Amino acid sequence: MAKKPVPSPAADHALRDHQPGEGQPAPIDSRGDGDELHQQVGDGVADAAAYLTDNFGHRISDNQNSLRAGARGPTLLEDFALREKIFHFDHERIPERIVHARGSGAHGVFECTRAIPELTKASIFQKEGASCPVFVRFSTVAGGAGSVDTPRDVRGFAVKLYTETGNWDLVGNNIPVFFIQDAMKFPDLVHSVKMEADRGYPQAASAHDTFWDFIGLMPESMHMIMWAMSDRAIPRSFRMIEGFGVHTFRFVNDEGAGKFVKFHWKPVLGIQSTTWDEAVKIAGADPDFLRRDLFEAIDAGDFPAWNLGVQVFDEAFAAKQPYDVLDATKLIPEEDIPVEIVGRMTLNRNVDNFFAETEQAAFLPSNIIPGIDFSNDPLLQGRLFSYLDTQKSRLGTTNFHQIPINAPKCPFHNFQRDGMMQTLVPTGRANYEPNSLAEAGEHGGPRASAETGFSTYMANDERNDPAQKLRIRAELFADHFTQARLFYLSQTANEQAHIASALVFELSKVTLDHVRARVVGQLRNIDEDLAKRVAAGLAIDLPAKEKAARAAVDLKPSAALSIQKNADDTMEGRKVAILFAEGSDKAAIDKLKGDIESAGGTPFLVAPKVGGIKVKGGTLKADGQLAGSPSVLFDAVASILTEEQAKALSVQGAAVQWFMDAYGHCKTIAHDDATQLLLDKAGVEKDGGVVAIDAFADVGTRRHWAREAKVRDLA
Ligand code: HDE
Repeated sequence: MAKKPVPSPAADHALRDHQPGEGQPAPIDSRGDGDELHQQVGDGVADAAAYLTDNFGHRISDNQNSLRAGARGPTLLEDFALREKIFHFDHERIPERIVHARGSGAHGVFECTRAIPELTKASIFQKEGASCPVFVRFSTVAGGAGSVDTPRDVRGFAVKLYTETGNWDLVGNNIPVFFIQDAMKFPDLVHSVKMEADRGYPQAASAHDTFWDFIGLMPESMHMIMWAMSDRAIPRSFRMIEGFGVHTFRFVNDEGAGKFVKFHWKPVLGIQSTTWDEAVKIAGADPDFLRRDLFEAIDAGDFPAWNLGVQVFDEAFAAKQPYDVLDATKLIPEEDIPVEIVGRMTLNRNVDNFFAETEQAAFLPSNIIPGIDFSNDPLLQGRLFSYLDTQKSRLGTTNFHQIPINAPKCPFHNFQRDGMMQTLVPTGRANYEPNSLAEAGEHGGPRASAETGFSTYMANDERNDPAQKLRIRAELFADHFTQARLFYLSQTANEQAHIASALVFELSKVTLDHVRARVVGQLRNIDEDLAKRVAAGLAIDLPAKEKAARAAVDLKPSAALSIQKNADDTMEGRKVAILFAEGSDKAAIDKLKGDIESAGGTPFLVAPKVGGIKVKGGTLKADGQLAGSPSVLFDAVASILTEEQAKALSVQGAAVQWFMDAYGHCKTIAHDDATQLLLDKAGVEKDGGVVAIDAFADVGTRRHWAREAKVRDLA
């Protein structure tokens, strides 16, 4: 007869640990409110949450030991608890996104701040104050899911608005234009920028041969390249990026009248970027820099917000422009069509579970609501297929819409049935339409409605002959350089130097001479001076100008395209490090902390040791250790030390580097007299941004770009 199994001490202990009221995680409720089956389970089993069970509700007796034939014998196949646990674990990962694999998400709310029924019948824009929940996912494009947050890259800015008339997914980027004009080229673009096919590197970087080979051969990418080489591609925070719908969409009102529209998200905290040297160092110091920044800000109640702006224009305006509004490599200057603010989005809740929400979020540009419609932008048209298709291979089933993060928050019903992982339990026989079954009610179940259903806008485009089926691009798509030039010439001198230097950096990593030369030859079509600077930075002869289908036309520079021209001096949402050590003056530290907080910033105490340091006036804990909190992680730094400590720190690389980098990255350095010794060692010279502690509040966290020429050679 089999012996009664004796629970091992470990199992016994494990069970004890799972008694009610001892911090047991909440039971998993994947079925949402009001689900009958779930209710039954919950109601019928007392203290259900207290017991560890398998996925079918069987209680587990031992979560430490697998079932074996004898204490030293082989493991038995019949151990269903072990097999289920390992089976589930084996399949925990799902394919990462083909592009935009690395991302961070948050929940929030969108509120209409200006009703625009004259422009659109979209439910969310009918009444000032109307609101709906949103989910946003920010991302990089090129790297894998585990890559760093701060490479030079475009940032994805994907918003899912759960409106009462269905989900509206505005799947945009932080740059208003794109690399290519036609969906046909997307796989080529992505193959070229991802890790090279034979060697499997570089990860999350565009600075390599295949990318620049493709770019040099694709002049339509030149406008986007100007943006991607600008500081926009190295943002300081997701909270400080702009978002763009990129494509031209349409608004349609109740009378069926349509206008074109471009969507803009404008960050309330302003746009801010890092410097390249800083971004590279952050990648080492904190690979999760942007993810952490977003999570911590929301956790602390500093909810990031964006105003939603629209540029609305009609066919007559579109027909007069020297570019085609259907071309995603072009923008509409704000000086020509102003951005009108119609709403505000606030992110106010972190996800509870990264996988369930952020990872499983499936955005579909095809998700639009009545009142909004697509344009014939050939890039957008291709996206309408791609995203639905990709969800099937990522999430494995056509029922991905039932995952809570993807499900609409308004009712949805149709006759689609079955499929893998079906979680809904439809009742009755009527699963087709038309039907005349009594159970389906008077109307036979859900029915299409010509009045309230989505109806496609009847565009009358005189510049198009729908009877012709052509593989061709519209005429104005051939101008690849006018807006690239407009962008470059709209930047400050310092921003232009950043673009030229970024090009030199990237092309220095290119090993094929002809690829480098071709890209510089393309730059000559944008601006001769830029091409010369890049050629000089690479130490190559100025190559021949590449052939251009159309030469650039000079447009009036647009200040809205520059970050620095629009920077304001707010300390809101910025992080300031205060370095202290044993003996530092607590009163001075407290005063500075208070000043930072009252200006909307976040102080962060840094010391050689974290646990608790004796200072003048008490004991102080640090938020971060000096070596683990390099100055690249902050917007500005301050230092309150004793002479003795300054001397001790002056031989510590981490301390000297702290000031050297803060200075090199053009940040404000507020310091006391004792710190001067360290500043001298770090080569920090006095200027408008290197100030006494008392002056910090006046100078704030703005960058001191005039200093940059002193600290590095820019191209
Ligand atoms: Fe995407 N893109 N894309 N894209 N894209 C994806 O969809 C694609 C394009 C953008 O946080 C994929 O669910 C094609 C432009 C964002 O989950 C995939 C084309 C813009 C995200 C896909 C484009 C974007 C994606 C990969 C050319 C800016 C991340 C996983 C026709 C307006 C969304 C997925 C998230 C993701 C295809 C061009 C933005 C493969 C074919 C232009 C923000 O379906």
